[in-house]
Amino acid sequence: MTRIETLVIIHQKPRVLLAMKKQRFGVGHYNGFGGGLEEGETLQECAIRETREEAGIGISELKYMGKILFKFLDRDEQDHEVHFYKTTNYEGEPKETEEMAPIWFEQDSLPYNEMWIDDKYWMPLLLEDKKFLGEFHFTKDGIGYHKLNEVLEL
Ligand code: 6OG
Repeated sequence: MTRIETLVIIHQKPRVLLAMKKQRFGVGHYNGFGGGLEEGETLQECAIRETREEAGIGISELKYMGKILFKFLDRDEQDHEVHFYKTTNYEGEPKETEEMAPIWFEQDSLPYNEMWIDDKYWMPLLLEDKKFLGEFHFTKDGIGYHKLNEVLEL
């Protein structure tokens, strides 16, 4: 079984809004907003709903930036197919919720050592408006295999 998820990065050059994940999958990592696709909703609707739930802000004009399949070879964790979006537009003030604590970072000093180890591969592409497709295999020692290609169309 594959879990379909969204991930939204709010990018207002030169700053990037990330948030510390306080519970569930990815706890202790800074990440964008997002989560699992629910029945009957589109990927964009999921991205918008999750961002409202996690940061209390409304987003619009999302750009679809990429798709990555994550496999966890040494863990009892289903595959995650993550769909990446970015936007510059949001309404309201990002606020801390039960799930996440948002914070702005300069794009040249992102806290990569407190983020998922795959982020340093795809984040630079996303910040440069480049679209991507990829696959990462995690083992207990880190990333065992990865491919990541820039693409013109998704
Ligand atoms: P919930 O399952 O808590 O949402 N996600 C990942 N994000 C990064 N940066 N790297 C990964 O590599 C990820 N795998 C999943 C998708 C989980 C959130 O975490 C993202 C979702 O936004 C393994 O609802």
